[in-house]
Amino acid sequence: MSHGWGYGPSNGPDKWAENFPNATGPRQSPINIVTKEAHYDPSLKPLKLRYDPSNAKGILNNGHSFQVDFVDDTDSSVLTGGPLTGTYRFRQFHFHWGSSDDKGSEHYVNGMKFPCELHLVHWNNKYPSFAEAADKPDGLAVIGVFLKIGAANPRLQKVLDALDSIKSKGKQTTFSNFDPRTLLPRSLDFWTYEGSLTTPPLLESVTWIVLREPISVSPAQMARFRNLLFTGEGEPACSMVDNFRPPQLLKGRHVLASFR
Ligand code: 1SD
Ligand code: ZN
Repeated sequence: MSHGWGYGPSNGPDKWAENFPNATGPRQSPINIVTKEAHYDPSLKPLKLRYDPSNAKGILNNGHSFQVDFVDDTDSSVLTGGPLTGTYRFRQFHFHWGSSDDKGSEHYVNGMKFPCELHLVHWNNKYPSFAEAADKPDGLAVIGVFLKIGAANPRLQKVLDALDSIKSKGKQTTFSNFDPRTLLPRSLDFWTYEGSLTTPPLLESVTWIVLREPISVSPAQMARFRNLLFTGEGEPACSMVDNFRPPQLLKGRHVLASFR
């Protein structure tokens, strides 16, 4: 892996273990969720999300995806409930997507892929910072939301309209007054399991909460994601597509469901 990790043949998921030994660890993500193997757990609580739209701060092309960052110095945007103990502060959301509509999600459901997957990243406020939480077994909670092709989703539009100004790696701009709750589907039914970051360093610190109900995205909206570049200004352009890791081994883990 000569020029850092990525999603290409020479630095993609198959090569990550060379530099990031966590890649072959016991609780790696994503996974294929086999719905008939998931156990309904009546002790799971409803998810509680409270986001303050004024915490939205900026949008950045990080060379692997783009992320919308939020101010996280107080408990004003938090996730509680579900499988979680304590309070998790919201930090950022980002997406993973394919070069065509038949792939792009990181998690699968019964072997089925979606064209795109949204991740909302939160960190446990029992730790002093995101950085300190990121390598603890109970440090992070990420909500995963599938996008499926359908009607244009007006709730995505503000995000998609910002992408033109962050086309290349390293570009960023302000992004304010946005409620990530508006991106979630009607039902908050979820599957949950203990996993990892899906990008290097693949830290095994994530309680995954994957929503059952997808949100919609139109083909034209998917095209806006694919207009981004992995590459920086002045480099030969390489489209930002197929920025997903394939499913990893379950290694004895159990997936719980919040619903029957
Ligand atoms: O890919 C993201 C990565 O960009 C970063 O946000 C990290 C958390 O700091 O999380 C991974 S992921 O596991 O949410 N895909
Ligand atoms: Zn992600």
